[in-house]
Amino acid sequence: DTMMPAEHLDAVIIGAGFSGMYQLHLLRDKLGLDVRVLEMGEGVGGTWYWNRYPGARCDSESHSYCYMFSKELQQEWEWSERYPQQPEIMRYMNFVAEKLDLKRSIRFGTRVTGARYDAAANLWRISTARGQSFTATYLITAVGCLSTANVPKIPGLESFEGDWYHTGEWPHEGVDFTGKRVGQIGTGSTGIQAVPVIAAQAKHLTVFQRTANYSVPAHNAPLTPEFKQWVKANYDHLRAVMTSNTNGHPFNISQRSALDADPAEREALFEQAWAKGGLQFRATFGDILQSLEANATAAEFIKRKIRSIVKDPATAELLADIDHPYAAKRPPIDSHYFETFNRDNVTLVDVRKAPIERITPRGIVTGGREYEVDIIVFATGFDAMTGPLLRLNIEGRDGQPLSEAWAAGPRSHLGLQVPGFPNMFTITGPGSPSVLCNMPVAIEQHAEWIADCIAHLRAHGIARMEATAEAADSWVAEVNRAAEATLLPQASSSWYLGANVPGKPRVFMPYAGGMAHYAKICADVAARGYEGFALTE
Ligand code: NA7
Repeated sequence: DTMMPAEHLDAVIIGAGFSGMYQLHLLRDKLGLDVRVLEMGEGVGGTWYWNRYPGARCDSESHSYCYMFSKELQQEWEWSERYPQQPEIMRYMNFVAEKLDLKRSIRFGTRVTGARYDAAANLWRISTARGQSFTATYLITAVGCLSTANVPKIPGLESFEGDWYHTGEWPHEGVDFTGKRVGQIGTGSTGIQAVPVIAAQAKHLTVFQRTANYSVPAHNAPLTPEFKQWVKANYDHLRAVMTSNTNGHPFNISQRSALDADPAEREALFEQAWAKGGLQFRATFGDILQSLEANATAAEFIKRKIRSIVKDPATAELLADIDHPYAAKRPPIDSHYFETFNRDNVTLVDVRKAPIERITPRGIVTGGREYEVDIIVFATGFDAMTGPLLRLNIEGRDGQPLSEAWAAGPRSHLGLQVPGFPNMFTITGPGSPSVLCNMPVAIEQHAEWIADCIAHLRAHGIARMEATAEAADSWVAEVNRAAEATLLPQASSSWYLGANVPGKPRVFMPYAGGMAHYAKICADVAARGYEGFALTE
């Protein structure tokens, strides 16, 4: 906008979720830079600001789903339940923003519509939907991985006379399901959380399942005063565990092979893990994600559980007819998901054999039958990892759009920088291990690495930093190698592969080599003078 002069900043950060908030704190308060965060929402929270669907809750345990860099934050904040519910996460984010005085540097209600690298001036030109423009030496994307809603293009949706919602763009005032016939499409982590809550309120809930899914009970409960006290006294230990393992959770994956245990012992260990609940289930044995044979022992255990919980045999068969190895797709955890299918007001419809054909003014048509509904809930996931970045309309050197640079799939060095996009950093970008890991652990590592890197550039008078094409090629190869060493690529419809969005390149996006190993690689790269990055004075 030529009417308004651009405001110049050392750094512009896009997004005020976990990553943008911490990056702001580091750059502004530790490095003393002039920084602005541009945030689309009217408050902090990022992904959690938008994901307000019924039952929205984090699958990481609350004492691990928070910042660890500040003893003060840890000692002052208290979680109420084993897994934090969306409103409690929002309270936490606001607590942190107040404590660190972050909001004065955040522009809310400000959607970035373009960011262009100006090579002559060696800076980024950023524009917003409000017509503001900014220039910045460093551009840092903190836009999350699961923040671009994927609403499938089903013919007739525009003709639907009821209301429809995507879980990731849920109305802030909530949705009242009382007396309504509800159709829910999607049975991923989100759908599995939503089903029991919607079923408890709606007149009738019809769940449209394309891919049956494993789920393990969360066993959510209020935290006891003893546990809260133990956490506060043991944060250093917890932090040491979380930063030294593959997944950033406060538990380690067993080293033992599922095939070493005899069947009775294995069953007993799975029963124990099932009773404990949560993501720890997959930590029962070390090779669950490495060996199909080992995986089958866990998969069969869960399928037996499903059949024992669900009373109607046909429904049980449909729910247990799971086509991928356990945990090859992000494994959901639930609060009475399978039990909910025993309710009289819940119906399961298979849309695998007969996909949803169309939506009519009155409902959803599949298998030649119309299911009349008043409300449709799309729990259909996200254009994960690349979607939030591509919609920013970023142009790098020579005006190359990011969409073009990534036409064959995302390409970066360490998930942190893209060749052709100098002085731009992507927190939790594709190629980073973040989505296979307890998010805050990955975020703290990324944000700290980026802050250290920017401090280094400034201290050494380096004007421009850019990942080399060779380094990006070898990182993409490394990401592929790491994935191939696991069963993860065998879930052919997973969002890790981009397979849930029609037309999206099928590339395994997250780094599956483990969080601690990844952090070590990043630290080594920095120690070797930022190997794989071209540094220009
Ligand atoms: P997911 O895990 O991508 O799940 C989306 C679900 O929606 C999944 O069951 C899909 O079936 C289903 N889906 C998507 N499109 C359609 C159509 N057109 N017809 C029928 N069913 C469809 O998203 P979530 O929001 O549950 O979870 C995302 C992440 O958030 C999760 O991994 C956690 O990290 C938190 P499909 O499997 O593709 O056959």
